[in-house]
Amino acid sequence: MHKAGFVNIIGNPNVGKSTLMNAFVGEKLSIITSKAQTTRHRILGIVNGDDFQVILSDTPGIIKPAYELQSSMMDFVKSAFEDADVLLYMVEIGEKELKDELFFDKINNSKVPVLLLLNKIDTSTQEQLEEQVQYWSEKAPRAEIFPISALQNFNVIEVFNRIIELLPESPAFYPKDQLTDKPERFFVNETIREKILLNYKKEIPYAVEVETEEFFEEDHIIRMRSVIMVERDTQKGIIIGHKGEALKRVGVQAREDLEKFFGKQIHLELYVKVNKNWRSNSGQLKRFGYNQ
Ligand code: GDP
Ligand code: K
Ligand code: MG
Repeated sequence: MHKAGFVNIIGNPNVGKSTLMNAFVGEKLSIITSKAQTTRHRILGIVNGDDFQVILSDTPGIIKPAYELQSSMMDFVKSAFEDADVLLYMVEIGEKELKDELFFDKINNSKVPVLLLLNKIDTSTQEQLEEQVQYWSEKAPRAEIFPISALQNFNVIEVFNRIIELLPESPAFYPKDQLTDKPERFFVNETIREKILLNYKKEIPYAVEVETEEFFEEDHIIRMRSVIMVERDTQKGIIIGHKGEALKRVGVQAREDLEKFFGKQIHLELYVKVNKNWRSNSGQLKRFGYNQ
């Protein structure tokens, strides 16, 4: 018997969704940082076994739409209820205030099985853990609760085994040797964006989009050129930095990760372009793959 299906991971920003997905997939497919809104796209990670295929999507966090980009992220979150065979709702230890009661009603009334993952238990005491398990079992009576540490790989395999049990009998949806449905350029873009998130303060990373314009693979080297788009000239100056040093640092860090990921030498050319209002222009959003 072969099982296959779709598993959506949802939860507030920074609870550890991407960390969990990467623990499942075993590859650094989804970028992980300590900042919220790192994951803007819906990413598929695929875990294959002889008799199963689990297709995971790591959705953006549950946030209130404040401008257009956030509102198209919310569409992903809403659709997470519609196309999943199993829903993973992740909260972190200490997180109690429900930001959206309506959302919780939806979880409790959903026909899809829900596993409530109480993450980051490596940071909690036994008492705190017991108290939180109690709290969530009252709040989400339909969900099965799993205390986990995505970072330290604690109870992750138990969650995975439960997912397999819950999946329907089905042939594979994707070829078994395929790890993800995203093109290689997507990883280049996301890797660069991760380094921007790590290297600049405050609003800069959120004003940035990255597009990889060239990707040529040769025998021993991959040559790529990517553009970092910002909204204002001042932001361009900050990204580049004094004598170009800030941008150079981003390039070096991104290249290190990309060489590990692709297993080849990388030549990465980075440049910065001002593209006003990419964030609020929905035509631009479509071009970058949101609203799809
Ligand atoms: P996402 O926004 O929900 O995708 O969260 P990320 O996976 O990007 O993780 C946000 C931050 O939480 C990162 O700094 C992770 O290293 C950290 N984190 C994730 N899981 C755990 C965990 O189990 N324990 C601890 N202590 N930190 C974690
Ligand atoms: K994050
Ligand atoms: Mg994430």
